[in-house]
Amino acid sequence: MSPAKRAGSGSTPEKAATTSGKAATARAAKKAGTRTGSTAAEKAGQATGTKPTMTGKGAAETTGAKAAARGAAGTGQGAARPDEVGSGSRSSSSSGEALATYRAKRDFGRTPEPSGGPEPSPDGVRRFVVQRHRASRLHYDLRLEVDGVLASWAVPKGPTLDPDVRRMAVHVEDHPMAYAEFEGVIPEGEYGGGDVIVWDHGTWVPHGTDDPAAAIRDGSLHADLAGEKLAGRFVLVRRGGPDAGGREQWLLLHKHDEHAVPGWDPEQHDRSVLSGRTNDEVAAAPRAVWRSDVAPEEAEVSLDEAPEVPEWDPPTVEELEALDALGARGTWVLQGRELALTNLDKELFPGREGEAPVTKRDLVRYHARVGPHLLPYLFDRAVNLNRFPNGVTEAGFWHKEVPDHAPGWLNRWRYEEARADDTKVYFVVDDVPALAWMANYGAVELHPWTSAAAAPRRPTWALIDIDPGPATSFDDALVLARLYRAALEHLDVRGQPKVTGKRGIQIWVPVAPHLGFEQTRDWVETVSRAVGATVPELVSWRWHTSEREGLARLDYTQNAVNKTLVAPFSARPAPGAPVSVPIEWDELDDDELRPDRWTVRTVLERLAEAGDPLRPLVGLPQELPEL
Ligand SMILES: [Mn+2]
Repeated sequence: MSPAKRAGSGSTPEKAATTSGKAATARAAKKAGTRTGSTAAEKAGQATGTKPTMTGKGAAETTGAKAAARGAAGTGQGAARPDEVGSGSRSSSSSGEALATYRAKRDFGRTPEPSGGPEPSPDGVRRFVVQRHRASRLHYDLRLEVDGVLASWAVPKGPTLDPDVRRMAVHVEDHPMAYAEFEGVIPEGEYGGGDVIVWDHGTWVPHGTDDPAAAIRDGSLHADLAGEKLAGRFVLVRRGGPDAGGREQWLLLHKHDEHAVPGWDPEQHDRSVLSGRTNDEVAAAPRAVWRSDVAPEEAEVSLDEAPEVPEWDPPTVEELEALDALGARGTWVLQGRELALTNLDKELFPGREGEAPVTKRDLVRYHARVGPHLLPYLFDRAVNLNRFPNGVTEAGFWHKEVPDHAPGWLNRWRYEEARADDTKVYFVVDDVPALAWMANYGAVELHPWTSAAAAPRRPTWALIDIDPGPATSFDDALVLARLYRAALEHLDVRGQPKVTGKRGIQIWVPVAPHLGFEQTRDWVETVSRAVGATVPELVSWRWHTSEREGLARLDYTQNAVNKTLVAPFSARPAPGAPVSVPIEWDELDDDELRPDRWTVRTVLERLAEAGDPLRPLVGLPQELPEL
C-alpha cells in the first residue's frame, strides 16, 4: 500500500487523483524498466504477501530518445499543463521560480512531486523542441531548454526560416523537460486539449550570452538552432506586455544567415520528426495521452503498452472460517482490511429448484474467492454497479457514484470529462477486500468500463453482444456465436466468447488502446452486419425492443465511453446466482453448454478444471484489420 493511499480518508477528489496517478505511475515505471513503490501492483503484492507477477512488455521497447527524455524528465519540478495560445502567463525561467506558474495552476492531488531543483542536461547540451499543437487554435510551441526547464513561446503561424518574416510569439509558462518528446493527445476538456506532434527538435546554443534566463528576463534572446527543420540564428524579442493576463507579446524572426530560406512555410513541412505522422494521423490513432493531473514524469500515458496486471491471492482458509463464524453482522478481517459486514444471512438470490437460497454471506464469500479471476477485468478501470441490496427479487438500480460512507481504502477515480449531470467519482476495484465490500454493498453485477481510467476514451476491449430477443433460442444464439467465430478466424483476430449467466453470449476482443471508440464501434458493427446478413431470420436491427419481433440484436453500441457489459465471473440477478463465464470456442458445440450453466456455487470448480480462456487476452494490444 502506498503512503499516499494509506493517508487517504475519503476526500474523493484527492483520492481520485491518487488512483489515476498510481495507474500512470505503473505505466511509467514499466516503461523505464523499474517499479516504484506506489504501483497498484506492488500494493496488491504487499497486501497478500506475494510478489506480483509483471506481465507485458518491458523497457526494451523504449527508444533511446524516449529514455533520454525521461532521464532529463526526472529532474523536472512541478508538472505541465500544455499551454494554449494566449492562455498562459509568462515565467522568468530562472531556477527556483521555474514552473511555479504550473504548480499554481494545477492540482496534483496527493501525487508526490519530485524534490530538488532543476539541473542542466547531463551533457551540457541544450535541447529545443517545436510542437505543432492543435488546441482551440492551431499554433506552434517553441521550447528552449533553459536551466532545466523548457522556456516556451506559442507561435500562431509557426517559426519560419524566411528572414523577411516576423512572427508573433506569446511567451507562455515554462514546461517541464518531460514534455519535450510528447506526441499524442491531450484529453478534451483539459487545458490545451487537442493533438500534438513533435514538429521539430534538436539542440541550441545561446548567442551573445551565457545566461539565457537573464536574456529572457531582459526581453531579448538570440538562439542558434540545430534541428531537423529549423537551423540558424533566431531572435526572440519582447515587444509588449505583460497584459492583464500576464502575457508578453514577443516577436520571432530568423536572421539573414546561411540557413535562411526566403518563402519558407512551416505548414509545407507538417510531419512529425519523431513519427513522420501528421496531426491528423496522430489524432486518429494517438500513441500517448498527456495527463494534466499528475506530476510530469507520470503524465505521459502510453497507449501502445497494456497496463501491468498484478496477480492476487485468494482468501485463506482461516479467513473464510472467520467469515462463516460471524453472526448476522460483524467485522471481517480480510487481507489486512477491516470490513464491516451487515445482514449476512439475508437471502439475496432465491435458490434454484432443490437448492438453498444464496445469502449475502455466500456472495461475500464468492467475491473474495473469485477475486484472483475477476480482478484482472476490473483493475485500473472505473466500474458501474448494478445493485440489489434487497435481493434480486426486487428491482435493482444502477449506482456509479462513490458514497460518502465508503471506506477510505477503496480506490476511486475522478472522471474529469464527465458532463455536469454525470457521475464524477467512480470506484476502481483492484483488490480482494474491495470485491468483498462490493458484495456487502449489494453490488450483484459489476460492469467495468472497457477503457482504463488513465485513458477513458481509449477502449482496451471491443465488445460483441449477442442480445437474444424473446423469440431467440439458445441454439439461435449459438448459431450467431459460431458465425462470429468464423468471422474472427477469417480476419485472424483473437477474441473469446463468454456466456452471460442469463440468456446471451458476448465476445470480448482485446484491442490496442490507441484505437478510439469510434473505431471499435464501427468495426464491431461492420462484422455484426456481415454476420446478421447470413441469418436475417434471426436478427433485427431495429432500435426499439418492441419493433424487433422477438429477434436477437447484435449490439455494437456498447462500444462507447461509460457503456459497459457485465464482467466475467460477475453474478447475475437470477435464482441460484448464475455467473457470466468465459468459454473456449469449442464449448459452443458442447451439448451441455447453457448460458446460465455456472453459478457462484459451481464456477470455482469450473475455474480449477478449465481455467479462464479469456485471461491471456487481457491487455493484448491487438490491431483491428481494415474491413
Ligand atoms: Mn500549445
